[in-house]
Amino acid sequence: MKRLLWKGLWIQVIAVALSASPGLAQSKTTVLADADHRKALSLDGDWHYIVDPYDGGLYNFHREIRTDGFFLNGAPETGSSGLVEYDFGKSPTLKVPGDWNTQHDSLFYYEGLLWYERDFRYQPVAGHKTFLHIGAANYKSIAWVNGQEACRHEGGFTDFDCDVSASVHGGRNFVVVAVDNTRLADGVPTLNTDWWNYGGLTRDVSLIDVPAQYIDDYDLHLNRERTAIEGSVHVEGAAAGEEVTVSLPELNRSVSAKLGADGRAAISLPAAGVEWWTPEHPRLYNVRLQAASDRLDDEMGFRTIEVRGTDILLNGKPVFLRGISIHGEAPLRGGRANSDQDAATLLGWAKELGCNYVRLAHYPHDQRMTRMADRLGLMVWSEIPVYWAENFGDRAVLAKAEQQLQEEIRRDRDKASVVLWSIANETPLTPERTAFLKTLAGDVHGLDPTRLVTAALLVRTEGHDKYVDDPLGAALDVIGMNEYIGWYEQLPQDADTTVWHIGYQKPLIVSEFGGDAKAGLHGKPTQRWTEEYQASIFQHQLPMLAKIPQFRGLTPWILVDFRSPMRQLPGVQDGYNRKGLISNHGEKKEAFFILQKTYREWANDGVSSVVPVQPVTGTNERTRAPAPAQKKVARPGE
Ligand code: GCB
Repeated sequence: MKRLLWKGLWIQVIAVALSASPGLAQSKTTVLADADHRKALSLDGDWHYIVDPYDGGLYNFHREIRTDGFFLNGAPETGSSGLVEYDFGKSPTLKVPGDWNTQHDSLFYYEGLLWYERDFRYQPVAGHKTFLHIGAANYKSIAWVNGQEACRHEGGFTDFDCDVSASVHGGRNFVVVAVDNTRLADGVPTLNTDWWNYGGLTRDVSLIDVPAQYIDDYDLHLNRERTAIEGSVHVEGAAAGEEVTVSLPELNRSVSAKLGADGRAAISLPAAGVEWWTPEHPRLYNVRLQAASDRLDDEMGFRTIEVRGTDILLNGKPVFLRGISIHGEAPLRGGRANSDQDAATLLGWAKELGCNYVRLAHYPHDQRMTRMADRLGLMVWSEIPVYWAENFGDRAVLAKAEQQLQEEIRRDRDKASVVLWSIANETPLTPERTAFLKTLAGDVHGLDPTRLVTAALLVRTEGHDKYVDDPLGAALDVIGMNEYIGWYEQLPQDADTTVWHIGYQKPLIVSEFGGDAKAGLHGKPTQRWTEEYQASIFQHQLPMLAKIPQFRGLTPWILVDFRSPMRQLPGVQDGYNRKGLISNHGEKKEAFFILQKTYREWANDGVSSVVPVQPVTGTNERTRAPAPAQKKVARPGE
């Protein structure tokens, strides 16, 4: 069914029928590395759309695939050629990029199939290839150019590129994309999530022109010893023995290497004089790649990230990750985040909070976020939407998760900011799930051994004792853990007497904690939904966490209130998860300032100096090793 080829070849996408029909064969897509720096014709703007809740544009009345479906972009006025019961030209328009839910009231709750169409003028370059680049289409999509099917894709948060060279021609062309956001039990994510199921072409769409031999994938990183920039470049369509050159023009340094039979060349470039990327000094270099007539420029930072005992080391030095969780939802205007302005607002607030790190929950975000994190000096936890109760026993679901993981890593492995790949969030403890996730952890280590693998685990509670002993932890480099003392369980002050038992001598990142507050609602710290109650959670949580010996970072839940169909309380939630430190209208809540103050202190002094060092009460249940004494976590650059 599906082959994952780790090293730069085509991604064979599993069979994707838009609806339940098994009749549509599989199709291939790829991910062009550094696509956002390629020469492209933007197809953003107004697209005609047709809402098709019964899939009538795709199937006939006996549910067979139509040969004369909407993808032909038929013209009703020609009459004699047959009955045409649709007309894109006379249909309304939607903005691309953009979710459909927030563009028309009638589409707010829509889940199903929707057809997009737009015309474009194009002049293909002789001998070149043309790719249709789709930044994200939630959740399944099929694309046709001039009536010919180009590709199918499943997964709503990853970029993909399909080769449309055979269907584009000079002059006027049209592209039709059918997008279906029906939630599926065997989808990734599955049926229920605590976020809005925004449908549509939610990110940029463009046509990318590449020469016949083109660089489709590369992996360039600082080696562990920090002596060389190493990795490889893959050139599609090139013969063994052909040359690839990688250069850093600012340092006047370059290296050439020959392609092997697999189309890949190993690269090693001395790193002397390269300034390491850090949050305080997020130095990026222009990196130029050249192969035959293809030339690609990227902007890259160089750093190492590794684990030593319970420490996370950035460029060999212990680092503490002061973070915040962020959803891919546009601040203020709402809907999916997909613009430079969205990224600047979200990451600007994270910087204002004092962060050196963000968790991009719960799926790969728009590439602008990781590009901007590179520039702003924010380390990133990047995640695939393996969320809650997936069908872990189903191999097809595993294949979908692996595909998304591969697409995410391939797009973002040129970003110094990304330090952690997260494979799951709050998944139930069953043997099938653990086997599934261990496979994903192995995939990450195979695909990208230069970064760390993590997952947000659940906690086991016995009275005031809390245990992090999920067997998946054995396969992770960094333990992520979500807990909601004071919100889903107990009271905020119960944090003061909680005893933590972390079953692993590995770095621990507290990937979520928090509680809802309606901005502007004030009351006693004991009164739920008030800013004071939320603040009280933070006041009790932060000292508690700082006492955990393995504590090396945190991303409280969450930066901004976000839409969720699970959150129904009138007058308070009104369809929003209110755990934001900032409301969806941009109002900062009290907890924002508490966390900001704490982060300022921690940034200046290290974690332990702001929290009285107490005897460590937690024991390591798994190994029974003595808990290490609380120590100062060095500031980056110290
Ligand atoms: C969680 C989930 C997150 C939810 C959050 C909440 O544990 O990981 O997606 O939004 O809790 O608010 O309940």
